[in-house]
Amino acid sequence: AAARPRVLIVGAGLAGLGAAQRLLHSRRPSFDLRLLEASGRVGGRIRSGKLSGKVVEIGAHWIHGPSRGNPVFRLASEYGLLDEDALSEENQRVEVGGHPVGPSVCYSSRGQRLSPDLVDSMGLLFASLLEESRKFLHADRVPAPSVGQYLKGAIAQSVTEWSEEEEEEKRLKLAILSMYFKLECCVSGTHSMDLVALEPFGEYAMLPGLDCTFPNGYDGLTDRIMSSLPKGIVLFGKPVKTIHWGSACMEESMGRCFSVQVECEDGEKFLVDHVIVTVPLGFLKEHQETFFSPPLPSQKMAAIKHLGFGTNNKIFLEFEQPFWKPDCELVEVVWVDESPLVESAVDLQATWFQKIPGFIVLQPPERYGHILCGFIAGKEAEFMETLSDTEVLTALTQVLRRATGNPQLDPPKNILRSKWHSEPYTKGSYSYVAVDSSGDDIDVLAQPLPEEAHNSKPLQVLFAGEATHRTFYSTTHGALLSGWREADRLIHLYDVPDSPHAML
Ligand code: 6YU
Repeated sequence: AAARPRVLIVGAGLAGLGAAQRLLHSRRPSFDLRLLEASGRVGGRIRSGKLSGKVVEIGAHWIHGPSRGNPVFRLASEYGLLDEDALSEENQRVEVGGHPVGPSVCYSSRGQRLSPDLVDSMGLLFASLLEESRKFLHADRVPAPSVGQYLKGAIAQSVTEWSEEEEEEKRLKLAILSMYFKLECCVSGTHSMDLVALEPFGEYAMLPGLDCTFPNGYDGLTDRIMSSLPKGIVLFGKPVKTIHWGSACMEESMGRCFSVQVECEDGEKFLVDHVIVTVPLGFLKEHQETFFSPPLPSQKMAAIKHLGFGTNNKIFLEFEQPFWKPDCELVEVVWVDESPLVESAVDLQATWFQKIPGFIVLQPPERYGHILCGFIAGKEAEFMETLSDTEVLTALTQVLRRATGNPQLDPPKNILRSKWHSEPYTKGSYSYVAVDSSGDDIDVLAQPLPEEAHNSKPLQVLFAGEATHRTFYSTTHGALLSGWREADRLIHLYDVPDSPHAML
């Protein structure tokens, strides 16, 4: 009988699990499959945690664009993981390009509530300029290298039209815009919008549907996929050290030839026909020199170096009593002395918390009690990881006392936060297309090895993971689709009736 093609998947996040599920469901051929996972759990950047018994998301938060075109939405619906509102046709039809926020409150660092009209008008200005910045895809002439520089140029232009206004009001408007820049850094997972390339910015695709969450945790999705796989197929605590590829043949005692040898940190070695690499771009950036032997082709190494991978962290604060109204969905903080048009040196120790644009209120209170989720991106997010829970809690209590103008505000009773930059097998949050890179780099990263189309041992190393999806990078649906894409590549290799590999 023909030997079954032996496949190894590195990483049991959504991309790896999706690829495994697809390969195992293929009728022809039947794959001999295993997954190696460095950590002790499946899900990777999908990770739900508990704060006083309530489910909170340490990693992925929403299904972006939950509608039929989104495979994560389809799978989550099939598994019965979403609530009625999310499943409704009406919810799926909403075209918002991101998720709108309901009632919110915006405080200034001087302890005042800012006028919602003023905040909304700056929000609209920022959103329209951001929309403009998506229009340069494939343009002959691009006005600036980065989204940040483009936005700042357009804002400087707007300011000239505010000339009738009081200086104080102008300063406040710029401070509000500064808060929106920080929010956008969280969305893009970058330290600064100056690092995000302008020309390819419009290539990121948005699906219809009002973003929704998983009432019982995002990790219900990866747990369900996991339970559909044969028992024992994932080996946990098995970090891969080096992937040896490109040799014509590596013999196994039974007399079969394999083209790839996967070596683990603990010394164990696996001989396989194909390996699907789903490790995060952050991990690749740090280890690409030693992770592949021979090293990757120079174009691929350049793509790994130039594509962006930043940090976006979450800080959950649980309060005994809310200081916000029951229906409030967002608490924003504007630091009045800031302006996106003025570059100032950052003293991380003294001001890291000023990078937090605001806190989402976990709704409804009947489910969550009184929990805020702060977002923070970039170097300040990485600095925050070096502090203790107490230091973070103390700093944020001071921020909220100052913003609300209530020096007696009770500190939160509990804190839980992510530390994605310190995670050795992630090294950040998600990818973005950085200045000096483009969507072509994403495609280069996704290209399997060896490159020669007619190699007698094709598809030795395949690449999946969110950073390999050209239009849905940085999302769970991008990750899932990338896993399916690489599984299909292998299925197709063996499915061609006159293919020599079908005889393997
Ligand atoms: C989404 C959202 N979301 C917030 C935060 C984070 C992310 N995302 P994995 O890392 O999961 O798996 C790899 C595995 O490999 C892992 O288990 C490792 O342990 C293992 N591994 C590594 N090295 C190994 C080795 N050597 N050996 C063996 N194993 C090894 N996505 O759809 N909605 O709300 C958010 C958010 C804080 C951190 C998110 C969100 C991103 C997703 O979580 C992420 O893409 C996937 O889970 C990745 O799956 P994977 O399998 O590829 O890797 C224009 C424009 C703008 C563009 N951006 C706008 C988009 C907005 C993105 N939004 C994000 C927002 C939040 C809040």
